Amino acid sequence: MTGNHQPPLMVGRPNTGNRQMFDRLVDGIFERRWFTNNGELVNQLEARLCGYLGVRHCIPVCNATVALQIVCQALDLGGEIIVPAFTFVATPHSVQWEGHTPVFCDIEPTTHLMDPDQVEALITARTTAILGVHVWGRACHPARLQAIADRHGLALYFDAAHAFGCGHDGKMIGNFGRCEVFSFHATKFFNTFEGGAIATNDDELAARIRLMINFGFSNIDQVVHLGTNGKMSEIHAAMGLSCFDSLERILAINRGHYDAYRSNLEGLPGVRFCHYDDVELSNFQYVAIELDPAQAGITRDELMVVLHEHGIVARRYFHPGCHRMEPYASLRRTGGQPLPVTETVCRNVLVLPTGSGAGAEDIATVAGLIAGRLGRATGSNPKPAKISA
Ligand code: T4K
Repeated sequence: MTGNHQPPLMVGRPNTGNRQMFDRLVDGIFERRWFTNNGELVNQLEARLCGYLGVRHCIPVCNATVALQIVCQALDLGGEIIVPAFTFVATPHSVQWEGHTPVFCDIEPTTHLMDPDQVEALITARTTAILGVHVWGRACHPARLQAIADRHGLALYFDAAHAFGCGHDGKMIGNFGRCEVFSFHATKFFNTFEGGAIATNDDELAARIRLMINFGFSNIDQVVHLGTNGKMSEIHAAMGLSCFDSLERILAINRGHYDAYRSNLEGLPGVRFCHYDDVELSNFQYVAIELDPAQAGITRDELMVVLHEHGIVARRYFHPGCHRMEPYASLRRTGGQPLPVTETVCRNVLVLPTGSGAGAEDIATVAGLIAGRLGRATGSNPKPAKISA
């Protein structure tokens, strides 16, 4: 466990890369006096992103939320856009902010992904797009959603905020739909403090997005398109470049933590892991468990309080579900459908701390605490934590 003078062990502790390299890159920014607006480091970052993902364009931006708003404009969307209710609220906000209607879809119980059959049932004459979310880094049925989109003449794009470094069907996430939006927020597998990127293989769409993130300027004093400020700055790109070479190391740490949690907790009464066994390539950035209170003898919220009391900040993402947040709760935007799976999952999911900010002994402590608490609740014999400091 981290000592008394350290901040508590929490979900979302940022991963860090090569600090010396970051300092060197920041020195260069000051020497060049070029701080933002398509700078050298942003261009270097885009080249590395494209190479890593095998995608034609991966445009660095200020954050994923603004990027999703920009994509709404760039794809000329309107009317209704189908989104999952089980996602971070930025997903529907990006649609609502643009004056369109997010229509909430239910999810599958085991993957927590938007259910393609239900997507099709929600399509109306006003629907213009499907916005899939790769929750926990698992690809959100790209082929099935693409077939539905093609059948109904809709745009398909993805919120890939969780999915940098994940792969599906022989390709990296970033290559599906019209475009995909990554978040490089501090809490993500790969981070630039704040930031994100829009990946696409569509040259024409990429050109439009490049105009739109820079106020619509086509050259020094000519504005040819509606635009906003969606640019990434040089210091953010420096952070990204200094993290790039650490991706394999961070992945190995995440994988180790995930395996340790699983070997200590799986099989305890009422605990179900969101596993990645059938995922081609995962960043293992999220350790999400579901707790069935009837079997576990304790609710998710009670367990979270126990952990918080021990300085362990587990999070109940995405409680209570976007459809229960404002403005959606007041607007009752569920497409008229009940969302029973979303309701259950929002009640039972707990995300546990992981990442390079935590050591193996931290994970052993968290797992031991959960196993002990669940064992007490059910009278069963908890497995001892297998990882020692
Ligand atoms: N789509 C999806 C599916 C997303 O998950 C997100 C973001 C987006 C879109 C939008 O992407 P961006 O526009 O942000 O690029 C956090 C993040 O702020 C948010 O980016 C992320 N998803 C979401 C899942 O988590 P909160 O409200 O939980 O943030 P907060 O301040 O409570 O911090 C989360 C945890 O991380 C805490 O335990 C503290 C810890 N933390 C956080 C920061 C910033 C640190 O230890 N150090 C830090 O520097 O939303």
